Parts: sequence; C-alpha cells; structure tokens
Amino acid sequence: IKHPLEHTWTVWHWENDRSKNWSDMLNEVTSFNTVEDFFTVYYFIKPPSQLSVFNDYMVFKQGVRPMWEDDINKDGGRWIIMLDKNTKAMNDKLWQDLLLCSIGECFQHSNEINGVVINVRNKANKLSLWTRNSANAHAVLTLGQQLKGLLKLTNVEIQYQAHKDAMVQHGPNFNAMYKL
Ligand code: M7G
Repeated sequence: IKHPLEHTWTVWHWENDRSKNWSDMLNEVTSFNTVEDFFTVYYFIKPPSQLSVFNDYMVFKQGVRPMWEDDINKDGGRWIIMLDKNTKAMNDKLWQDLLLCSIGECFQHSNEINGVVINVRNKANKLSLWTRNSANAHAVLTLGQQLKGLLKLTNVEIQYQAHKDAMVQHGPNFNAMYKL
C-alpha cells in the first residue's frame, strides 16, 4: 500500500512562447496523491537546474489553477525567495525541500497554502509559496518564518507580495507587504 498525502497535488509546466497569451503557455502535466507517486513524478521531470530560461514548474492543490485569477488565489499572495543561479545544486535542493514541506504538511497553517512555484529566469530563479489570503497576517507571517527555518534561509531576505499588487507591478522591484 502506498503512503497517502493529505491532498492531491497537480503539476503544471509553463514555457514561454511569444505567440501565445500567458495562460495558454500553461500545461497541466499530472497529479499525485501518494509519497511514492510524488517521487516517480519528481525523478521523471527535469530538475529546475536543467530547464532552459523562461520555464516554470507549478505544483498546486488539485482544483486550484496556478494563476492570480483563480478563485482560490485571487485574495492571496506569495512568499518570494530569489535564488542565485550559480548554485545549481542548491537551487534544486531548495525546490525539493519546498515541495516536500508542502505536500508533507510540515507547515502550520498549511490549509492556507495553495501551491509552490519555481520560475527559471536569466539572472536569478524565483521560488515562491502561494498562500490563500494575504489579509491573514498571522498565517502569512507564520508561514514566512517557517519557510525561512525549514529551508535554512537565515541570511536571505524573503518578500511577500499580494497577487493584486503583482497584477499591476511588474519586474523585480515591487512593494512587498512583508519582508522577513
Ligand atoms: P512571472 O512569470 O511571475 O515573473 O511574471 P517574471 O517577471 O520573473 O517573469 C511575468 C509576467 O507573466 C507577469 O507580468 C504577467 O504578465 C504574467 N503572469 C504571471 N503570472 C503568475 C500570471 C497570472 O497568474 N495570471 C496572468 N494573467 N498573468 C501572469
């Protein structure tokens, strides 16, 4: 018998294609709801360090589309961790840790978690933890503190951005709701 997870999670892949709208570049890959099936998927797909730039992985609870507009995301936001691209193995390890902590329900307030994302970009990669309600300051801050602890990011600043702000603020400089 396989070891069941608390939730079923869906893996999405995004790849840039200038001829398409952002949401048309999103593809649903597969879903899993056991530890064993997670690892089968995890080792089947390329690690982030082997993806070309302008590729993303998104892993979200089943039924939540990995976009701001989804009903479950629209009042939410994300904790963002900028990753130095020079440390490939470290990038892959942090992505794996973030996944394992999320699907393994390591976080308090894990009911506030909608999904996790890694964006592979030119200068830096971006790891994020998407939460359901940006107005729930207690849950947001607790999750941020745990994120820093679990991923051992003591000397790295992480920033929380509401999706409503992300919709109007583009680029690497934005007004963070919280910084830790
Ligand atoms: P990004 O891929 O999150 O980060 O957003 P990046 O700046 O490091 O590449 C880049 C752009 O993709 C945004 O400015 C939007 O145009 C588009 N985009 C990203 N997300 C997550 C969404 C989304 O959820 N909905 C829509 N409509 N566009 C998005």
